[in-house]
Amino acid sequence: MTNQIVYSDEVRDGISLGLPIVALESTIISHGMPYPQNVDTANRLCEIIREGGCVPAIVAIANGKLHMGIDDALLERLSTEEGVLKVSRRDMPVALALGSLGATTVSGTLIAAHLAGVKVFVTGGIGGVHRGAEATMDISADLEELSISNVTVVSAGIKSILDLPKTLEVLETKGVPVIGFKVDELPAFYTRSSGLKLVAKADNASEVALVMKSKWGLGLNGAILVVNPIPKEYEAGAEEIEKAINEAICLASEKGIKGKSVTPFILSHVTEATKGDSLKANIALVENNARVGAKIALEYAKLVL
Ligand code: PSU
Ligand code: MN
Repeated sequence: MTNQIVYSDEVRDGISLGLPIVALESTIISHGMPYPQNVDTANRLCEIIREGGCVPAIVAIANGKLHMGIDDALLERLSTEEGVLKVSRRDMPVALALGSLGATTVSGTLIAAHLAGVKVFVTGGIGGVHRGAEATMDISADLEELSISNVTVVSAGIKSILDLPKTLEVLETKGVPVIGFKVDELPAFYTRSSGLKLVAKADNASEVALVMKSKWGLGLNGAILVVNPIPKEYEAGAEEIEKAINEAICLASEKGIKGKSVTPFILSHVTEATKGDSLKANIALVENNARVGAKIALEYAKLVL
């Protein structure tokens, strides 16, 4: 079973030294950002996590193995190759069995983190209920995975390409606490606010760690979603971005884009339409999440020692 997972040297050493591991997804690298910003961002995130006293583990699939931590050569392939598979739970057994090169989504990364006992995972934004899902049934596999994986996911909230209120409803149904990091409103990825009030707020990383201990201590399986708003100075251009999102959603439906291609299509359209403004914001917020994720991982490690 577990011989399908391989650990990088850095991650293996980290585990044996008892250092907290922080997982990172690879779909953001292969499908969420253009080259070379994707590879630079991945390296920067790893650096931030190391500076925070933890060990970074980018999750990806190659040569029939689920990788917990990748080397520079694999990072380069994920950043540059055409046709990297976008891997959620559905795709994982196929990608592993057939030896595909695969980038893991939030759901794929959660599976790896859960299997490896990694408690914190840093990303940009999670998938959720798409606008118009009442007709298309397009609901990200991320939500299902959040309901069963014992991992804390640090995100900048939920991007407004999605239906935010419906996504919060499903998270409630699935028993996933959504915790505002120093805020009591759901951030909307490019902007700090969405107008949607949250029921939980943490003032610091140790409060998040206490919630983790409480949830899993009770035997309640599933994730905790921390929503950490984008830093104020990068919040610019919200209106322009919203306009680009609306255009992209229309364009996607005109072009008949469906299934797992929808999210990457919208993201790349928005990046182009905003001439890179959205990309700069995306990089800033995920770096900010890495800083918070490392703090949470350290606090949790102290609690469960
Ligand atoms: N949301 C973002 N940026 C992303 C994604 C979501 O703001 O890069 C990626 C993540 O990997 C997420 C996936 O898990 O898209 C969700 O895809 P889908 O909607 O097909 O489930
Ligand atoms: Mn989908």
